[in-house]
Amino acid sequence: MSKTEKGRYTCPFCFSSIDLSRIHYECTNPLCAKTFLEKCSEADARRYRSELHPGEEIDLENSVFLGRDPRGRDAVTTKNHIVRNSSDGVCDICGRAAYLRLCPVCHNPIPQGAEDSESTVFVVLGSKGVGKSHYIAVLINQLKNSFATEFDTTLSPATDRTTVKYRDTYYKRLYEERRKLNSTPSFEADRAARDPMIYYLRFLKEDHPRVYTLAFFDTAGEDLDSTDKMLSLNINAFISRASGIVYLVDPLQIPYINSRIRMENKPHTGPDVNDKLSYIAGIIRSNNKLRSRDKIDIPLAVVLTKADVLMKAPENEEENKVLFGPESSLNIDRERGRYDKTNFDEISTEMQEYLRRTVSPAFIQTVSQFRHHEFFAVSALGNNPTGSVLTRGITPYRVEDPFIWLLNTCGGSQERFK
Ligand SMILES: Nc1nc2c(ncn2[C@@H]2O[C@H](COP(=O)(O)OP(=O)(O)OP(=O)(O)O)[C@@H](O)[C@H]2O)c(=O)[nH]1
Ligand SMILES: [Mg+2]
Ligand SMILES: [Zn+2]
Ligand SMILES: [Zn+2]
Repeated sequence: MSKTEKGRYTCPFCFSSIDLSRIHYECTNPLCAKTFLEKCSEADARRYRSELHPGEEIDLENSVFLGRDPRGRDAVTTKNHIVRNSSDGVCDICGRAAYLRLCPVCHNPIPQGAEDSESTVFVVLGSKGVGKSHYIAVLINQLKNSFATEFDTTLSPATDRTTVKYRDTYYKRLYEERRKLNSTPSFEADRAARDPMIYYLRFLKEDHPRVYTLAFFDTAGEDLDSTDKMLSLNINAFISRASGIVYLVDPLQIPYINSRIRMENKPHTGPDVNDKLSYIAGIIRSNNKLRSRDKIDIPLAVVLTKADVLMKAPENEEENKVLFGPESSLNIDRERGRYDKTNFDEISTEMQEYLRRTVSPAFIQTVSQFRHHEFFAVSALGNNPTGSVLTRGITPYRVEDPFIWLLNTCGGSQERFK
């Protein structure tokens, strides 16, 4: 959970720490924006009047957040009046209560009950091509469908932008056109890519129904592979304030595995997975002012992706060293509808040993800098695509495991799913 002090809230869109008594509001009274634009001072008129959309207010803060010029053609405008100077949410134009609360920095919504709801921000990290985008796309679809049935939850998008982004960037291509996703553009090239997808996950069954705010950031591996870009794009702040980190590792990019495995379409080996994680740990240490001996409190799920390619019959002795046989704990199903700690711990132990052997003992050392960590193996697609069309369909394997673990661990309670 975001460790919010009383009266403060961490905005999952811009990561600002907000004083809840100094936020902005949106008044839905249809006359207020027009009245404001007619009555306001010269200075405000220059700031907020839109020539392209007469009668609508220019949303300065949101335009800047999205990297758009507030004076330009693509500035964000709104039919609703934005109240910037109220401490109690009363509209300065019509005098009625305005219920839509906005983050004063980026003007994204602050959900109902933000004070007591637990906002859980997951950041998915990993080098270029490890499978981040496919993983997020498939995980969200699973959370909406099989996970929702299993745990009696609903998943609803927090904003229209989330709905549109998920549908247009992920769902349509993957589930309707049945094609692989493209590599994610650098944040630099596409400011809108910085916009996380935010969902409310509601648990319906419990005595105290709970709502989590989930923010999914799909970073571009390209940005993470460059120190300069990480700094300039403020990715450091995203990472340091996350409630949980999912660090994806592509087995095919690990040299030891890559040189032994036999398959079609084998990708090139990638940058050292230990270097990358050490670097991430270093960022968190310096941003959160930890000493070198302190453990990092953000839970870390280390997740092997593309597990489908590791679960076949070996063709020779060398290949046998890097595959998971029928005796692997991955073949044991987790118990449905609850947090199956035994199953996860068993898999975690096996994956840890596997990565110690195939990557390095130093990598396991780096992982243990995180107080709470667990190892997983997943497959988003369930098979290895040979072309850009997914002719073998999408049959996800264990994608929700890290998420179930994180939700339990971030929540600080093992009771959540019982
Ligand atoms: N076998 C197998 N291959 C996968 C799976 N998921 C992704 N891939 C392959 O990995 C490639 C890269 O996946 P992406 O999800 O785009 O990787 P990414 O980490 O988002 O990459 P960047 O956006 O460039 O950082 C895909 O084009 C697929 O070929 C999987 O579950 N199984
Ligand atoms: Mg991507
Ligand atoms: Zn914000
Ligand atoms: Zn009003």
